[in-house]
Amino acid sequence: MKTIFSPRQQEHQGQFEFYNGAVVEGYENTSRATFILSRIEEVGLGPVLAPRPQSLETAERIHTTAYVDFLASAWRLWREAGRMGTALPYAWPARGRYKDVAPDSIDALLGLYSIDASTGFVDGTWEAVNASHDSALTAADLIIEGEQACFALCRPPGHHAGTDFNGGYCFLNNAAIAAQRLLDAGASRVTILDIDYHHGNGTQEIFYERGDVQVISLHADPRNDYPFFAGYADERGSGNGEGYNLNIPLPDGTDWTQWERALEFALAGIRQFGPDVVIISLGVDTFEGDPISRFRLSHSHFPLIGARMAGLATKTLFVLEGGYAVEDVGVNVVGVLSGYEEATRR
Ligand code: SP5
Ligand code: ZN
Repeated sequence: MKTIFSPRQQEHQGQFEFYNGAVVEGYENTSRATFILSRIEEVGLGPVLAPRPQSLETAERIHTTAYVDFLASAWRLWREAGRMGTALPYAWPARGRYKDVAPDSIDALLGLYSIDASTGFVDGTWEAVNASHDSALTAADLIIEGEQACFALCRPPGHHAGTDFNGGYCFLNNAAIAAQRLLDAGASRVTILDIDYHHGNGTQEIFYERGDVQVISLHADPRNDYPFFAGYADERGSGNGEGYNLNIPLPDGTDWTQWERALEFALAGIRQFGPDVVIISLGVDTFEGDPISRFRLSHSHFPLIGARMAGLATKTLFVLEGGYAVEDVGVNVVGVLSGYEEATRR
């Protein structure tokens, strides 16, 4: 399987976030990608290719132009205001009771276009976000050109980013943008199956009223964990999208037996929808050793996940999302991908 990745994605580094009431180093760091790359080489998964440069046209069909412009200029505005460190918001327009203005202050813009204070900008963030997006689109193009499966090693990740907001370490929604590219190239239906520990609230919001993209997410019950305000089972889509959004929230401590049962339910939904391509939002923060999560999957379960994906017998695009037990992220991500490859060859 081919992997798409650019070293420019590593220019997003040294950021800080809030965690348990303190400012800490960002969990979403460069070593995540480094461990994945070395594991790919170790097991001989296949070549790692640089993305082709991509225009932002498809991204601007998923996100608003104003939001994309904000992402591209946030760090410059922060520096022009005389700041250093990590650009993070501290004030938000809560629940629609505030004016929907486009303010000039960088502090107001950071709040307007975000849902949390864990998604900071540093020098190089936009370059990395843009390159991560290029990797997702290039992987989608390879699928369009005939590959059966491909891996977009996206960091920064994407599934918490919505139409006009960042959050959860995500800026552009790489999987959503890849789905749009596949549809534009002639696919009639695309499924995004999100197996990250956290609910993919951005992906859900983007496609909530659309019937051409089925969105299924297995995740920690939002009563207990981030993103808290979306991901409940009664969120099923609306308008043309009614019935095309499926959330499967799972309790604290979920183990392989429970998780696999939920996966089977998701796979039945995909078979019924009959997509041309399945995009896997691939987070491995379901791992028992993950520092910010509370599920109990172990190393040996990740290849089994890949084998299940192969069983769908559709074209499959893997897009990286979360996973923070950095030394294990490589083994677990590549475990899914080699599990897929081995099951396809059988
Ligand atoms: C892509 C992705 O996986 N994003 C995850 C973003 C999660 N951000 C919130 C982390 C806060 C964890 N707090 C847990 C407190 C346990 N004591
Ligand atoms: Zn996650």
